[in-house]
Amino acid sequence: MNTITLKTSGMHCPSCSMLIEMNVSDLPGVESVKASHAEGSTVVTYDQNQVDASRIESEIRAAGYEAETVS
Ligand SMILES: [Cu+2]
Repeated sequence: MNTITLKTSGMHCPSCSMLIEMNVSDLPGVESVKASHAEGSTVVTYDQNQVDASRIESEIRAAGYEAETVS
């Protein structure tokens, strides 16, 4: 398991963070997702054999937000 933090911009309310959590958690290999609109960040724990950071970033972008892995 690997955990990353993504700087996520464009979230303006709790529904935005909930949408990101729902979409990212649908990806195979994603164990947990915590998005915070207040902090503008998303923390994702995943199985690196099934999914990677760039796939997670593109899923967040597809939902209409900007995402960049920071750690
Ligand atoms: Cu919102």
